Amino acid sequence: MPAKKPSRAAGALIGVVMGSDTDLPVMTETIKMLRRFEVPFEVEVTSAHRSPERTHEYARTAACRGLKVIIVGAGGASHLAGIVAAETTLPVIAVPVVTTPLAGLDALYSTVQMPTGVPVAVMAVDKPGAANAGIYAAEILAISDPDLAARLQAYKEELARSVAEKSARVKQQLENPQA
Ligand code: RP5
Repeated sequence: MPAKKPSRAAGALIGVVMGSDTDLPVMTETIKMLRRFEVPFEVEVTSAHRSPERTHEYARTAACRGLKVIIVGAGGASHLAGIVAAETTLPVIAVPVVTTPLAGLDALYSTVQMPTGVPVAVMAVDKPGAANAGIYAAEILAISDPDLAARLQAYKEELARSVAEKSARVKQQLENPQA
């Protein structure tokens, strides 16, 4: 039976691609951010090594399907983001996923040192990087979307408030060590 072609999500602006379904627990952090900022996205599993044709098809058709940014999560010998970037002029953001005993360093190194001419924006390893990939993609779209920029600004203010609350909690704990 021929392999299923990548599916099309109408209205999606961001493509979230992962090398395997085992990357989903990490890439869920990206999805949470995109949902939070109300950015329409589509999700695809495709592998640079196990399904090269599917990967090429996805990358080649991404821009004409209306995507603006592609986020790629993969682990191990992680060539997926680079392969996608080779086939599109859309910005590609990579998330190195921890899946092997090398704990993400393998995926980081496979992704970060791209040759001149084929850039990939590489985030931090694993869940923090996945969350930041969603924010970063939203920031790219927000350049031409003031409502989205306002949602991002509100998020920054929330972050700052949470730090002030943490500071207050730490001071309280130190003042009342028994409480
Ligand atoms: C990579 O290999 C995937 O992105 C995943 O992180 C890793 C392991 O894949 P599975 O063997 O769990 O499918 O290509």
